[in-house]
Amino acid sequence: MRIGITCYPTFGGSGVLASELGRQLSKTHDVHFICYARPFRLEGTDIPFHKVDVLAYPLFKFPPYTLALASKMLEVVQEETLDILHVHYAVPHSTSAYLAKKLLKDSIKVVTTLHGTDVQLVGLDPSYYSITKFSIEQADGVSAVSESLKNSTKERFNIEKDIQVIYNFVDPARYWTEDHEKKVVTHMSNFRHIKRIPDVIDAFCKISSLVPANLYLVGDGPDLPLAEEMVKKCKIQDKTTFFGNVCSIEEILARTDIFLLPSGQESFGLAALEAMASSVPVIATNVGGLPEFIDHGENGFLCPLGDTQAMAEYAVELLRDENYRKEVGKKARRKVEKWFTPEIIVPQYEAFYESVLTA
Ligand code: GMT
Repeated sequence: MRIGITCYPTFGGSGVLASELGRQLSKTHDVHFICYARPFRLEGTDIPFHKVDVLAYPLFKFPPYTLALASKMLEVVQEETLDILHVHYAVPHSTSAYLAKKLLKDSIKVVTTLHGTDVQLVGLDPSYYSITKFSIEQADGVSAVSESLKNSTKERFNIEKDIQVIYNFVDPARYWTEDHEKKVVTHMSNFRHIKRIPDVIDAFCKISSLVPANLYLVGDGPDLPLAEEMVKKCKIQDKTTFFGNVCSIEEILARTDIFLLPSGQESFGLAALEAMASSVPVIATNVGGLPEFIDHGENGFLCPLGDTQAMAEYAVELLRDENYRKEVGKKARRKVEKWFTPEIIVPQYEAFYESVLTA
């Protein structure tokens, strides 16, 4: 197959997933990325990338990226004779793909993958709602990264169309564990409000008052200054390391004992899956798609939203008993190996493309 993929190329789950999918598909298919920058996770590959240039013009207070992307899609589909355009994140990628399809007189198929914030946050805003609903309905195939996201999308957008659930995946071969002296609690995200950074710090303070531990904060985003302020206020500067955005999270996870993900919403939770692949027990909130792969008390722990006391208690129990922590970590890794590898998930995307092409 000849596949065009569009995603946000920056740090963030949807871009990571799209890039890893592209890498896997490129082993047997002709894959082209169409984005405003080369996705960072494509580094080291020769997968073709087509840059979307947006004309800056004094009249444009907001340059029309959606139109520039649609034009680039049209050009790449024609030049590379693509069969399918697979867009990740509905806003505005599914709308650009719809425009490109119409310009091509319906001679291309469009698949849209919903990742969460596109339909649960941005797409629900009145300024985007109708166009997002329309673009989802017009796609030839729509997938969502969890049952939870599928159900909430259908309900909130009143969509009749079938939505296929295809979970996130990671390549377990890329993740390992390393012996390390200090006990490390890690959180990784884009530090947006939805990630509830104050809960991370609050839970860690409770943990470190009972067990000597260090906090690794990985990522960057709007709530980073808040995190820095809280770390000072709680006097845990000497225990905390701010890493910023990193390309190789594997090395940090290899030295991690517990992964905290207290999100207010998480359509899947790719960061948690990466931690589990590194045999790290995850303590997360019982929201969105997280209960679809974290089995509470077995391979991780799920807590009510905002319950930092429960999070800390589970963490302390694990940190005080290394055998127990390792046992939960092993089960976490096994869960990933059984259900969330490229060998299991990528064929689901391929079958989905086939079904769309032959419909
Ligand atoms: O988590 C983020 O804020 C990044 C976001 C994105 O759109 O890049 O991630 C979303 O997509 C990931 C890949 O499918 C999911 O694993 C994340 O759970 C989802 N984030 C949220 O739902 C908040």
